[in-house]
Order: sequence, then structure tokens, then C-alpha cells
Amino acid sequence: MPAYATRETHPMHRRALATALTTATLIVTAATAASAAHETGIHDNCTKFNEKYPHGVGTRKAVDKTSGTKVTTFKRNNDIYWLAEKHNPDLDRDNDRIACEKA
Ligand SMILES: [Ca+2]
Repeated sequence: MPAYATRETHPMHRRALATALTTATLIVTAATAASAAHETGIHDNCTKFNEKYPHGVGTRKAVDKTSGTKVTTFKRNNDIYWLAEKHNPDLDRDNDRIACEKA
């Protein structure tokens, strides 16, 4: 390696850097595509989910995890809850088995 060549300018390191950047770009693109797939439909966010299920949906034995007044009016349906959880875990961030609970 010539004296002027640093790790960044040496051709071999440049190629490795280019490969790393390409890999990083592919990962970001894949992540963007994955989140884009959730930008349609009721699982996008709680605003859309609550349009169909105004009080949210929980598993049959779910109990609202709140220090305030517990929501008990949510729909109880294991299938709908787990489908929502699979599509977008953010719908139940407090993991109390109720997606988008709202009084
Ligand atoms: Ca919840």
C-alpha cells in the first residue's frame, strides 16, 4: 500500500465501503417497503382501527392495564386481536392484550 493510501482511499477498502453502503441501502429499502405494506387498512394505526372497533379489540380474558378507569367496552375476540397484533404490534403498545382500547 503506498504511503498516501489511507484505509478510506485504498481501492480494496473503498470497495468494501461501497458494498457496506449498498447493503445498508437495501436494508433501509426493505424496512420502508415493510412499513408501506401497513399503510392501507385498519391495522395502520388506532385511528383507523377504532373506526371499525370504536373501543378496541382484546382477547377474551384481557384486562385493561391502566391506573385510571379501565376500558371494559372493547370487543372481545381472540382472532381479531391476534390478527391485529401480527400486522402491527404498535396497536397494543402496553401489551395488555387489548388493541387500541378507548372508552
Ligand atoms: Ca393495550
